[in-house]
Amino acid sequence: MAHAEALATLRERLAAAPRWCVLSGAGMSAESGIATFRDAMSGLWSRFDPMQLASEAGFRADPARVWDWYAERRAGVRAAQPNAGHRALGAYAQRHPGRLTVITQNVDDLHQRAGNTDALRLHGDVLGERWLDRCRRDPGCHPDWALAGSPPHCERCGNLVRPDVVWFGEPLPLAVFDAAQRAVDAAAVLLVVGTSGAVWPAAGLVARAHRAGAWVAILNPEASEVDDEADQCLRGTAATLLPALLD
Ligand code: BJW
Repeated sequence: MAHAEALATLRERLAAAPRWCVLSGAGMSAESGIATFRDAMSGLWSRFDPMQLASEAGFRADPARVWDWYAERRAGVRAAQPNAGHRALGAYAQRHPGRLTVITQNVDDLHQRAGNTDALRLHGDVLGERWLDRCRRDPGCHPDWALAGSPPHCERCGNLVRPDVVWFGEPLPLAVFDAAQRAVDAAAVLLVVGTSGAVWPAAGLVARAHRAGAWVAILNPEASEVDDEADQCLRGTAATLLPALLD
């Protein structure tokens, strides 16, 4: 099917869908200037070993290095603006309350700032912080006890502050993942935007949606690991395809 025809067909499916979902990944924010994880040329993983940096073991082994990597990324997120793809989804949600559920693997806040305030964040929030360990003292570490540093730490027991994200080997927030599963089960269409589909259990939502009867469309300039689960693959970027589908 020609590209224009495929776009037109998908537009019609979305217009007819009582409920539908987006599953977004790092490519969603690439045109806002935030680096993806695995893209060969510019991906974060080409300069860093993810298992070293995005894991509890990596943080414990070199807290300052991991904290500084996240501090750099937080500054990038704060400086970034939602792109035309985020804005198209946000504007759609304002026009059609209750029809679209955005499920994102991204730890930035660009969907929220574009108007999808209830986007489901599977991998946490890079701008958030929490204690690494349960405090060994009673009544537990208090935010006021965090001394600045790299990373900040508890002045009483030395506990470290960590970013509030989901690292490899950690469970996804259960209530958020449950809500995401329910949303794809009820969806007539799932748009999979800007993800390699390499990381689980998020990637499993694509096959789950397909099994539950959703029309699955992948929006990505490159092939992904979940293309086989899709009914159609549109090659293009988030900031060009989403406005073409929704505006
Ligand atoms: C564009 C574009 C443009 C570019 N427009 N597109 C089953 C099988 C095998 C392994 C596992 C399994 N189940 C679990 C695992 C282990 C592991 C895993 O998946 N490993 C894989 C590497 C194989 N999963 C986990 O560890 C998860 N936890 C878990 O399973 O816990 C079990 C447990 C249960 C109970 C108790 C204890 C444990 C946790 C996964 C957490 C992932 N965390 C990260 C880091 C978050 C913090 C941070 O940001 O630093 O999340 S990893 C990283 O990958 C990040 C992302 O959200 C995630 C997904 O990446 P994404 O978004 O797909 O980005 P890329 O870069 O891969 O792709 C970008 C795409 O965009 C490309 O396709 C481009 O073409 C495209 N693109 N420009 C549109 N303009």
